[in-house]
Amino acid sequence: MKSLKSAKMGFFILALLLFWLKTYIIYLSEFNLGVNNLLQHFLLFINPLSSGLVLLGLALFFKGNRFGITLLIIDTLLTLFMYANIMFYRDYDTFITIQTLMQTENASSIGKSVLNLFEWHDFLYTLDLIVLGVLFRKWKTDWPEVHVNLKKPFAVLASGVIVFTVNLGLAEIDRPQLLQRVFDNNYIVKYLGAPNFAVLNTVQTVKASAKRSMASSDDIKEVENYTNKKYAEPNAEYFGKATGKNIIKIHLESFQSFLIDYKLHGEEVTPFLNSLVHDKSKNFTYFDNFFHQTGQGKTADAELLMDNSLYGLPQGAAFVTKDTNTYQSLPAILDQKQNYTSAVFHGDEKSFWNRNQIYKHLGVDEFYGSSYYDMSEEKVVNYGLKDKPFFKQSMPALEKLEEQDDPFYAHMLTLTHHYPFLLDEGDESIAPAETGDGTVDRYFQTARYLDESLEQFFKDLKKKGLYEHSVIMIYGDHYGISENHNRAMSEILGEEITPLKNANLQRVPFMIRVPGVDSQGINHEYTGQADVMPTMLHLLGINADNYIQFGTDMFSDEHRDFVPFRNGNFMTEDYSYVKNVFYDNETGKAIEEPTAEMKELRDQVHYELSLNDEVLNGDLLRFYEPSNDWEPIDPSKYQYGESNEEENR
Ligand code: GP9
Ligand code: MN
Repeated sequence: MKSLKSAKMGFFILALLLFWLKTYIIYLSEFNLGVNNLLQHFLLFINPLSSGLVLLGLALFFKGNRFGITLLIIDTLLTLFMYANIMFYRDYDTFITIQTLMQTENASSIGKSVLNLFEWHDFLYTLDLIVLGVLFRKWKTDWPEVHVNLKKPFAVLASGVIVFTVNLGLAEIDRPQLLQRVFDNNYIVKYLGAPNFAVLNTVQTVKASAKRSMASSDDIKEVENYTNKKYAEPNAEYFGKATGKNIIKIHLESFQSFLIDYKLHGEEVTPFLNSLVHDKSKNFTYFDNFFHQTGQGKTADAELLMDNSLYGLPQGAAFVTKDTNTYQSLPAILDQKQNYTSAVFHGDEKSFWNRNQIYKHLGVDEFYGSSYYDMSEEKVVNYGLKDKPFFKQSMPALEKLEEQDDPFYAHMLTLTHHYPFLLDEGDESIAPAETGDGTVDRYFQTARYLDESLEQFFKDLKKKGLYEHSVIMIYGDHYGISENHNRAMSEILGEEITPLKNANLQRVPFMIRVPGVDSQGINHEYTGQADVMPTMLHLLGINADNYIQFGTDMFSDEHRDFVPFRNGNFMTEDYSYVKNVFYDNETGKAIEEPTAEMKELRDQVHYELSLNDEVLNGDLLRFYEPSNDWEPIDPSKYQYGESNEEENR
């Protein structure tokens, strides 16, 4: 006790330990951070340490009395910061960000509800400050007024930085590229802590707002010229054939096209999907040269692409970093033109990929997340609800949508077939592959599970009369097996995974059924996710040329056979451009002397991607009016609370 009392260091360490303990208790009791493994729990436990060392450590630069006062002030500010987040989280299920603070409707509504949000136990969060205050009064005279030896404070700051680096390193083991991808605010807090999240959010916001404020209405003209030139006229055979029909869009998580028709141990892995592909009764058109175009935003990028015909960004997820932009999205257009109600279904936290924020800016009417579903332990695996209970439990809400007079646009996001591809024993119905690479081996088992869940969903849709009158669209969002698994994949496919082969493996399925329209069977056109929105608009009888879109109608005769990837690679029917090399698709060999036309297309692809980034970074759609009757999306009209879920359960 003597040393604790006499040394400044003792007071500092006590404050640090109390701050650490308090923050950890707050994490556990106030926030719903979805900790689902031991490493994540360990990170949650240690993450207050680095910010505590650095921020409280600043007080050590002061001598005598002023040391204690500064420490108490910093500790009080940290407590206020945590408490503000607690209050905000109670109302919004997310942490304070600069963006949410700037949305005035948030600020004013939290102002009104502060009293309701207060809970009796909140005063406990000031206990450590009281203890420190009392000790300060007793001990303050013991701290010498002598010159501060700077070695110690600097050593404390340095240890804070080291702890942070170790913390980040461990977090990246659990979620690679955590800082670049920034996919869920909850995750950043879980891994790195609330103060570090606030710093990261501030840096990002300042950078983004500088870019946005430099943009002007002239910038959108250049984009408009480009997309006008690229536009492909609708195919008269299909234009308007889906007008007013319900749309059910099914997202196949991490599903790559090589699974279609693939046989493992002599067995089809996805017999149900295969049966749709080869159905002779002209139900589905299957595009076998359809590619994902996502970047670091993965699922979020796929969603952005398919509903906006915009690519993601070269870094991070636009769903997170551009969540207050103006969008002219498919759900909003369908609502304004044909009174559609849009709904998204997903058995995971609503905050993942910042969906509960960005959806308001995309005009999504209803959002059913984990709070809607029965997520009992046996129904959950890996990230969230298993696909079979997911589809089952979504049916009542779909039926409610069907009962309305107006059509609906429902987006079903599956989840079980997600890295690291985990299944409970009873859910396995095919033996794993035997490459020795667990990820690849299990990939086939979760794909089979997804396939079975789809079959069950189709049965239910038919039983409830939803199938007949609905457009059904099925797509894969992005790869599930990364290049890290090339060895095992070469065993699976019986060939070397060259860079060209890897680019070819970025095919994901796309299939669509329009009731009353004969399908084309298998369509070999080279297409990508950015092409889906203009295709859908034309099927619904809405001219796509009014909108800024980088894709074009897949059924159009004018559709050009090239597919840009987010990383600047691209594929055409005859040749591909992968990691700065042109390849002949047929021979697989590098093209030593690419033609002028090839180089032109490469430049066009890069130009297209750069225009896309200008649209997102400059928030350029705020300067664009698609038509006279267009109403900009008003995010304040959308709330994804639990009351709506309750009603439709
Ligand atoms: C989580 C799910 C997965 O909600 O959408 O996202 P991913 O990791 O595939 O981008
Ligand atoms: Mn995904």
